[in-house]
Amino acid sequence: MSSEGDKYSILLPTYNERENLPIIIWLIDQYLRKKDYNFEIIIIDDGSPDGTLEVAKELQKIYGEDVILLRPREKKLGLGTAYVHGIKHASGNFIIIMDSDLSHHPKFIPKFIEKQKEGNFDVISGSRYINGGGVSGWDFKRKLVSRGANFLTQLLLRPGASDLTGSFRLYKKDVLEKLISSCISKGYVFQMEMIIRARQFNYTIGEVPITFVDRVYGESKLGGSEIVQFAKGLFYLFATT
Ligand SMILES: Nc1nc2c(ncn2[C@@H]2O[C@H](COP(=O)(O)OP(=O)(O)O)[C@@H](O)[C@H]2O)c(=O)[nH]1
Ligand SMILES: [Mg+2]
Repeated sequence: MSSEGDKYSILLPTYNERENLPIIIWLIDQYLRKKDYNFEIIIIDDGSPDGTLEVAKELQKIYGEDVILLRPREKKLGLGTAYVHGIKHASGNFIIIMDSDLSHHPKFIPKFIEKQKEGNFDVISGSRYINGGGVSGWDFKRKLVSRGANFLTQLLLRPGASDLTGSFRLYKKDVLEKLISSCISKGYVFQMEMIIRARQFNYTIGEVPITFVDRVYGESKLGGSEIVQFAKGLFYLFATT
């Protein structure tokens, strides 16, 4: 199924992902070109000390400057602002956000696109917590934190989506811009606030089951302070929405 006139801008924020980047780009290209989708990949590297940007430049030579856009920043400024920065340079009418550490498999992107078309949804959220989804490679603590965060949020905010802390999603571009400008939180809680605001504005949300695989190369950036920030953000939203 081709999607006439539609273009998908995929935002890939990177921080120390030199081993992962070539593989994810190859997979995205495989899965999207096969379906004739019009797409671009925007890499937002935050001055990774491991040389991710140099790898990205090599990939740009291979795939072309129309397929891979480089929009680096000087230093590590966080994920939330990386998306804002990326969107400014996006030429698609749809934006896909995903991690670049291979936890989010590009094979799910065509499923997001098909689901979006099915109901003309404003947002498609990849979900680990509906039938057919799941996580692999996480230890008990990480599972508990994710499940706990989702459970608490479901209980307090009734968001109408099953995976609130995930970050594999597709948005209509204007919807994403509106959501980002109305979100106040930074860090992991940002993904949750986006869904809560989407419901607040009566945007429609579709879900696609995904399996999340823990990163093989490199290190995660989730720490204790993120958990505290999440709890604060959750209670703020509970009190104000
Ligand atoms: N540009 C940019 N990317 C980041 C930053 N922090 C994390 N990332 C990227 O965001 C994605 C998710 O980060 P990750 O550490 O895997 O988080 P986790 O999956 O929750 O453990 C990965 O693609 C990282 O490379 C940042 O400050 N700036
Ligand atoms: Mg990760």
